[in-house]
Amino acid sequence: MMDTLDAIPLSLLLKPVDGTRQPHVLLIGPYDPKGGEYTFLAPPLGVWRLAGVLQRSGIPTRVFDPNCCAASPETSLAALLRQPWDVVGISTTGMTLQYDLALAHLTRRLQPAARLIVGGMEATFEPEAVMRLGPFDLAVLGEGEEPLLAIVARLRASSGLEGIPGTAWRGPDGAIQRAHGPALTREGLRNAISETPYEQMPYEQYWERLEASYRIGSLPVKADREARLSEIRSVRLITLNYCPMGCTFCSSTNFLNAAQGSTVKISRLNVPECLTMIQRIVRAQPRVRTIIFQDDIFVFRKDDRVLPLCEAIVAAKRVGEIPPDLQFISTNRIDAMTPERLAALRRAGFRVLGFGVESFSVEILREFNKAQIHARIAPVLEEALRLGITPFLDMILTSPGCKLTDLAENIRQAFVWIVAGCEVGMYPYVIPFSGSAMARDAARLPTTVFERRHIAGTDLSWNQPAKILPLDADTRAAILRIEARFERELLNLQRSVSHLPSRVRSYLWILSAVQEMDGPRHSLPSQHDVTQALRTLLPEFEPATDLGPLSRPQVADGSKAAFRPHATGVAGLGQR
Ligand code: B12
Ligand code: SF4
Repeated sequence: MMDTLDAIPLSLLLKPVDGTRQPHVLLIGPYDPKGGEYTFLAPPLGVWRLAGVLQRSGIPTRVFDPNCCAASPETSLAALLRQPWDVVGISTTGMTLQYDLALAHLTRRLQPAARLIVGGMEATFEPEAVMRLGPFDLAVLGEGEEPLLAIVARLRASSGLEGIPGTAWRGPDGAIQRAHGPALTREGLRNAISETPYEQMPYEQYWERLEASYRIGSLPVKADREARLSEIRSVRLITLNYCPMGCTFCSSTNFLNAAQGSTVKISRLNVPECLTMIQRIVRAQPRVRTIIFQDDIFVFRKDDRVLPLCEAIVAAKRVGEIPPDLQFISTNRIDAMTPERLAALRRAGFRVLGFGVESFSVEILREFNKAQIHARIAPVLEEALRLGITPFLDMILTSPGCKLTDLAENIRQAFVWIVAGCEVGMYPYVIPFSGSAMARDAARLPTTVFERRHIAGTDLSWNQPAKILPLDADTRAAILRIEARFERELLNLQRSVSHLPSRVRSYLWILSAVQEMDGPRHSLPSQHDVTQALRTLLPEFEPATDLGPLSRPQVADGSKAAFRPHATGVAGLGQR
């Protein structure tokens, strides 16, 4: 694979190729003002990949990352907008949408003449709603590389932007029209990945911020400091276009299909291409300690890449082509793991493997279209732990159709596996992300909760579906009480502890559950056991029992006032 950006100095890339002025492009990543609290923040890979491709074509392109700027995002963006831009592109996700839209409106106010383009998850699944709420000229559906190049070509030719494949636009009657566009070919994907300008991406700034918030310098034990640094100094690499497994709560499984209007072929980098990217990342970000393969699914059940890739990494480390202590993390399907693959991954330096386990209840898994993983969970976790790999499990504690027994099964098993050495990230219920099968159903469910979103700097608001609660009244009441207690426990702890690792949060969820459910009836661990487990991490920990009685949860009795009926079609993005 050609190492494109290394070969061409950036100053040359930014020069017009044929003497005519190239359109100047500014790309804005999704804005998450709460970032860092719940997730590991990282530079927005999507817009950086687009910037690499545009720069490679000689188009002056800059990325504005609202999650990483010296002043407030609004002030920093306003400063950038003092120079004229021909195209400003805004990236969107469901959870960041109201903030993304606020930046779009600010941009429109400060640069009325710029072409304002919206892209990313929310623009792809809900172009009508996004274009109604934002001042956009065009929405890009799916991967942005080809549509953006076409937009720039049209601007150069002074022609209109209507009808570009992979976009949606407002027709003369105001209705949104769309033209599906094909997903990138394997070669297109490979080139786009290889053109990602890792050397320009401000990883160092993200790391410094995280190191400060984790107070790394004040950790007394060197081993702890080293472990945290490996966690923080990570760079993300995506080598796959999408995962076709079709879990019902997942939006990304439908992303490219929605943009293309038909089923997209799977494409991913091969072993030598992966190796080249690893080397590039190490050259671009020499202080990197961990590379996170952020593919939606890193190993398929039938997979001819994982074993040769692990061998190639081991060989490259041996001859010094990549640092011998470089570590890896990947996100995986648990039913794709075998003892042989786990051992190979361990040898190559994979120290954490993420598994979308979601639930230990086979009934919930069936609802998630994931029942086939159930029998594989325990054997794979046991083997991974035996090999010294930390499994990181993502869990959704309830589903729309679940019962108290399913919730209890999740709490029981989560406790067992955390004590055994797993990390667990827990979400209390399904969030109906646009584009997922469950978001379509959410429109009809009486237990979908909507939240009012307001776009700062405008008088625009709308109701966005925020959670799907269990249909069963007892389970719904239980998860809401658990959530309320968890939030109060968290608040209590955050007063004294600067950073709470996922393990502490998971124990807090479990503690909240055992306090709010009938423990003996469901064979839950005792409050004493969970408190003791928490004290191994936070010796001073005391449950927040002095916080008084919990207020009655909003929808515990299924009262109509709490559930806003959904009246505006798919995913409820309709403006009210
Ligand atoms: C890695 C990842 C993260 C990482 C890093 C994110 C980052 N800053 O890069 C972390 C852990 C920090 C993270 C956090 C969050 N994430 Co996240 N994340 C992902 C993941 C797994 C990969 C994203 C990625 O890099 N994709 C690869 C790039 C190349 O693709 P892309 O971003 O989609 O961009 C392409 C197109 O969308 C398009 N495009 C994108 N933007 C634009 C803009 C323009 C103008 C144009 C023309 C085109 C365009 O072109 C790009 C190149 O082809 C996705 C799942 C997925 N498969 O996408 C979830 C995902 C995007 N995250 C999601 C969410 C909800 C979040 C959070 C809001 C969660 C939270 N509450 O904290 C935060 C938001 C933080 C933030 N500031 O962005 C959801 C979004 C759901 C939805 N339908 O909107 C996803 C889909 C996962 C899921 N299904 O639940 N995330
Ligand atoms: S396996 Fe993961 S990425 Fe694939 S469809 Fe399911 S949740 Fe989505």
